[in-house]
Amino acid sequence: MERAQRVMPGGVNSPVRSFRGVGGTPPFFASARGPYLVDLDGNRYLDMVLAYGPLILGHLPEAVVAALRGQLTRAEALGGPSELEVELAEEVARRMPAVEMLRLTSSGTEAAMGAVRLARAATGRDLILKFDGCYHGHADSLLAAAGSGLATLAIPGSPGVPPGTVADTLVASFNDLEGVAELFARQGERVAAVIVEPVAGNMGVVPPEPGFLAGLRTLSSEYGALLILDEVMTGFRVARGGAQQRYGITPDLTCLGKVIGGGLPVGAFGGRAALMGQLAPAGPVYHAGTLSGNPLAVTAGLATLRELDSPLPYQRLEEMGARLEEGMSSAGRRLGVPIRVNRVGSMLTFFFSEAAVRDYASARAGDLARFSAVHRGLLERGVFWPPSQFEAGFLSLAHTDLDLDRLLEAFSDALAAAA
Ligand code: HOZ
Repeated sequence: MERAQRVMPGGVNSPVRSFRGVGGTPPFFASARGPYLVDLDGNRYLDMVLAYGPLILGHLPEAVVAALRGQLTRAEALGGPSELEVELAEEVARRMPAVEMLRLTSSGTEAAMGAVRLARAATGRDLILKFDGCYHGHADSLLAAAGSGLATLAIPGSPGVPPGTVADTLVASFNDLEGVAELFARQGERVAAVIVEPVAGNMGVVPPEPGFLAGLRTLSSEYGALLILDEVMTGFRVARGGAQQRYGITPDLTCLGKVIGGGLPVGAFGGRAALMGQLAPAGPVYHAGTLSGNPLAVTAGLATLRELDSPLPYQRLEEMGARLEEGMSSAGRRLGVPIRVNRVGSMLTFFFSEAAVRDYASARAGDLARFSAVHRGLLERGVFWPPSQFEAGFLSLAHTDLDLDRLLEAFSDALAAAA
């Protein structure tokens, strides 16, 4: 870590990895396989971070490795269109009917940037409405009241973001439909888009309450604003067709990332053909990227999606998630520790709180010191949990029932030691 800190700010390339949210220093990893990570000292950890979400099949799944090996004999980058990109767009459209057309990027940040620009251009309006604690990457206009690393490090906003850039960003509370209705009543005619993580994952996992997403859909349509679902975390994770399938919501635009790249850098945004057709070169709205649609990254994404092409993997993820939720909650009950386990499918967060966690304020009100102590205890017991109260824990299809037994035992012991 000392060596890393000499050449990289904070020793890391993304702030939540620094462990500042929980104290201590991060292990440096050397290799990974299935649900396990191995650090430079040879210690093995059960991986509940999974690269912050992409690795839904675990590390180095056979199907993805074989596809990548094949692609490596053909091309690593092309600088021209390939059939692979078309196949990926078709696979996405089969799973998400609202995504008739897709534009590939290299990260979720770029996907959200592109979607917001397109929404503003298509509506001729400037205002964006986002939610406190939701995170849509680190583009300037979306760094208002953001979750993930900003929440972890308690950074209210970032220096270097001119006030004018966020002046057009309105912020409401997650799950507060009335608040959104009030904002719309005041400025609805100026709102280009509502952007939301359908299941918040960057303030820890916070599920949408019944009616919240449907209400956003109705309000957006009523005022002529677009609804952007940021499914970077939830896309192909909480259901074959993402959160839009799970909750029955049809967005105007969808942002994707993580699972769609199968562990390699891919993001995407998509929607109705009439909207997407406004993007350059078909239309005037600019978006570009040297490695957008990179054949290796697209190959990993395609191979991953094809492994997820039936309800079965999702049933398995759901069962494991339910077991984890129940096991963690009952450990809290047994030890008399107030705990709330928020879960949707295979994404989950434990909060040390009496009250339900339904928005950013309630997520922050939990006992963060206890979270840090339990995180430390898990790490000492060979479990790598996200080093922040404000990141989601993930399960993969590589996790076994035995892994869950071990995890629940470690959790119970870590909780007892921290109580
Ligand atoms: N924005 C990512 C998930 N919330 C963090 C990823 C990372 O730090 O690696």
